Amino acid sequence: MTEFGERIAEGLRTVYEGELLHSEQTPFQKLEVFEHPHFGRVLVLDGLIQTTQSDEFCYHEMLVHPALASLERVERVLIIGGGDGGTLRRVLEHGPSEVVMCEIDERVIEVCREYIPDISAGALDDPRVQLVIGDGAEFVAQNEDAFDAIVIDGSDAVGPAAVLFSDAFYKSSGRALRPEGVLVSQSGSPLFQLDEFRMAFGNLTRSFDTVEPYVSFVPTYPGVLWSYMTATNGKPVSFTSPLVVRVRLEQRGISTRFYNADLHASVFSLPEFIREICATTVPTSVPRG
Ligand code: SPD
Repeated sequence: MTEFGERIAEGLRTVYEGELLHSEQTPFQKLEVFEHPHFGRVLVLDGLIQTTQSDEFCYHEMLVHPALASLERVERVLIIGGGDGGTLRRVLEHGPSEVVMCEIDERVIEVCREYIPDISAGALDDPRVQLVIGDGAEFVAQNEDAFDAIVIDGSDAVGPAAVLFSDAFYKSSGRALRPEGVLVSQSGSPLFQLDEFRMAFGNLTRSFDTVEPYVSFVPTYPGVLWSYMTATNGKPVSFTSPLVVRVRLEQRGISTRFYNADLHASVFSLPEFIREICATTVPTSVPRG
């Protein structure tokens, strides 16, 4: 057994024990896959847990479904990051005609295909999918009025993913979206990654008319309570009623293990301390790392 885990805060570390199945240094990051007795296969990038076989649904469903269920029709979607394919799989469930997935590190896709194929469940080979290996921020900047949804599935705001929290990136994402389009991003732990949360909220607020944070649970992420943000220049995502969400999920043939129509309405009702963070966030444009 090998120990792995994350340093979460001063005096706080998570420690897992598992078998190391794969380890390499890619041009962008250290990439490891472990086999854990409870969580199954675990993808770790630069020492940060990205996803596990047993709780990936908690994260991927809650990243994708609220935003996409708010759209009457989903035609073209852009995913930034998401090399394991779990986000892609949930996006495809909404019936888009085309999905572009822009992942900077090709090795993440290749290693996940080999070691954790059940997370993507064939999505990476779907004919509607165009895989682009490259810098997500550069790719977004080359597109205008092109997507109904942009889903940002990056790592923490350090290393190659730091730019995905920047003012410039959100501004070009706004231009790449169609007028009724929606952006959604993971935005870190509201308990342990306050800088990250504030940076996402502040910078999104500078670029979009409506920014709605929401929280849910991911057992293997620091603090378990995890945040996401939707941003639109049209109707807020939370305005879609549970009834409409229920009908859309049925029409699209989507079955879930975490997300449901009632959660859609409730996740946007934030705990008081998160409302307070939002109310006191000054827009900023400086990413770490
Ligand atoms: N602390 C790690 C946050 C990672 C968020 N993205 C994970 C990618 C899984 N598809």
